[in-house]
Amino acid sequence: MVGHKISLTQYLVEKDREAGSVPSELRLLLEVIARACKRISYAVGKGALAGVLGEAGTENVQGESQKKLDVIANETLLEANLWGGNLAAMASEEMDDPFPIPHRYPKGGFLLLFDPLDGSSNIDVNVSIGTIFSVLRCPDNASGVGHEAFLQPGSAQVAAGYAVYGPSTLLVLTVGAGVACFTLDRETGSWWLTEDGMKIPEDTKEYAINASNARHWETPVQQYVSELQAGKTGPRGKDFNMRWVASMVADVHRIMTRGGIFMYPRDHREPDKPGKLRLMYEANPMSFLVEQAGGAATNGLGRIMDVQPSKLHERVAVFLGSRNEVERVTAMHKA
Ligand code: P6P
Repeated sequence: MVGHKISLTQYLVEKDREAGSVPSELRLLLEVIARACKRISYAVGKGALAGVLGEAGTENVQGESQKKLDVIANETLLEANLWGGNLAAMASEEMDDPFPIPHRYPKGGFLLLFDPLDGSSNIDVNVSIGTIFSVLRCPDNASGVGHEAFLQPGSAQVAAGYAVYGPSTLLVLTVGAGVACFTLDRETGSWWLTEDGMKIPEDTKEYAINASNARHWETPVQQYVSELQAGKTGPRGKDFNMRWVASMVADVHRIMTRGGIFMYPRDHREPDKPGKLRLMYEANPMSFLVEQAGGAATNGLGRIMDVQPSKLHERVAVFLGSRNEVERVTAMHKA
């Protein structure tokens, strides 16, 4: 049929036929998450008109002050996923402990982790923000669904994605068989497939890092970035450009779309922390998407998705994007 648009549901049904990677309970879960992201998008879009900007007056588990929209996004995802029967529990950047499905609802075989509103420092200045999510299977032998059940490496993910609330509202998703991008039709509330088989170019001229932290970086990162800054007359023999939105979803989506390398290295400000970004619901889902798009994602020493987590909210250094650049900066850590 000319101009037939493919909905999220049709994509997931056909992906299961093609790759067998989307059992119906996973499809239902992803459709619920997409509906929750749509609701978050509407709240973000209303902004000041709905009185949702500004501080909530509370702190999250990271000790960071919460924005009103952080709390709204978290509650939207919790409420949407309570009753469906496909989850055993949820975990969020905004909550100390896992949120078990209440006894009054049936439990399912999946675990959902999310950063409900990433980049929230950008909310009040109207810059793109987003939701990041990761889906794991709940271990059969899980005695209850406390922290232990979630402590699985990123390679165990069965699905991951992000919504970016920008000029368009997009949902970028993988179930382990490539990466697809859906655009929200805000008039009808439907998600339509607008790109399938997203691929990250292996090389790039664009890097993303918060350069104000340069004096705190470890030597390999300082050396790698100074080579990029040396441009055509330096060892790389070409000029590079820099972008830093300070919203991981926006920076990663740019890389998913046109390539680049995103870096949030560990630094000397907090030497006991391996980095700023969280492994379970930021680095792992983004790494899954990036690898599915032909890119690479390491913590400077090894593949992020091989890291065996020891804590639900643990942090990790992140180097992800165009494969040849990630491999180069990783090799410099090992030199
Ligand atoms: P900085 C947002 O707070 C976030 O977690 C990521 O979305 C983003 O990439 C990073 O922190 C920005 O950190 O130190 O540049 O403000």
